[in-house]
Amino acid sequence: MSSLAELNSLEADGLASLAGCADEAALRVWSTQHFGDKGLMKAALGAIGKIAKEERAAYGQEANRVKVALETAYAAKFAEAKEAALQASLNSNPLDVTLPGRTRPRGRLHPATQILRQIYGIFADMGFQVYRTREVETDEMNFEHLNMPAHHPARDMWDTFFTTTPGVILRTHTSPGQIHVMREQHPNPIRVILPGMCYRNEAISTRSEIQFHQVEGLAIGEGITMADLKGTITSFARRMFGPERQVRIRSSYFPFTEPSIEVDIDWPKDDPNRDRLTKGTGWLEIMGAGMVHPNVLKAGGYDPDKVTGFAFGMGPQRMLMLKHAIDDIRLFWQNDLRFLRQF
Ligand code: FA5
Repeated sequence: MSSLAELNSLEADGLASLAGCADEAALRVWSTQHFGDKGLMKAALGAIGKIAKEERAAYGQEANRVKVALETAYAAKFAEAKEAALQASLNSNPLDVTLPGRTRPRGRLHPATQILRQIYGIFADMGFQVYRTREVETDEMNFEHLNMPAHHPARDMWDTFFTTTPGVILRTHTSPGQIHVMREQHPNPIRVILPGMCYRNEAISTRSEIQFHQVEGLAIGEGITMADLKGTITSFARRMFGPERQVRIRSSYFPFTEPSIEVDIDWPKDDPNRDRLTKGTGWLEIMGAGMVHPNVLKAGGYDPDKVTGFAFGMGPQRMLMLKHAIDDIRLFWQNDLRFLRQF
């Protein structure tokens, strides 16, 4: 290729064969023929060196003009072919944008998790941090440091699951967490809640399971009184159950608190199961509580002459029963979706 005439026929032939390309595949072949490494345009540009010196400038200019003309024509034709292919695909497979989308099945939080989070939120507003402790405990932590030496009759309140390792048990309540947190934090003030699973060898009934959550609460500091405990529990109950529900505080006994109380909430008045679930009283107990016993403060490393504290242990499953008039505590761990989907 060495003359202007040849360049002109390269252009004319190129444009003609480009016009004959019917689709993207044909256009790509054309592009390789003209602009590929061994293509016609490369050869034409490469021939510059062989052109006589006086014609070289004119040839070079013309070769570049032809190259740009072919490239421009190719780009336009390629865009045209792409648009045509898109139109063809839209026409052959019309898209119905009015069809509803496919929904994915979505899981949800277990009601026990939901109420735990609600409890964390309410206590967080009152300045309590969440603190976690172990579910497998020593006899020492579960009983002895809580003022219940071996053979203390109060141990009968907590019929215990033992492991095959002597002295190691499944915790019967979250109260041993009190000792863990006190030993870690003393002599500083404490304001924590300790949530988690507890295990007891209970006679299973509509109100009692062998495994259930508790949320322990502990506040230690100078000058903490029973009035602080009552205020904290009452404002918690107001937020959890609403202002229309009643809270009852009774005196009680726990070896690790002195004085001790228990707290009840009134069962929904219009619920037909009210008498059966409350044994005719109209009330269901949600927690035990009291002022931390001096021996327990000592076991935690505090000086009972300097600080006082209150503690409580509440049952979230019992609270869910009261909130939604659920008539059987066993429903929580049966994993029946017909029950769980209601929350
Ligand atoms: C205790 O376990 C004490 N540790 C509570 C406590 C903590 C008192 C700190 C003083 C200071 P009690 O056994 O009453 O107490 O249980 C507390 C709450 O846990 C009950 O009010 C109830 O809501 C829940 N609970 C107890 N046993 C069961 C059970 N078997 N099934 C479901 N919930 C239960």
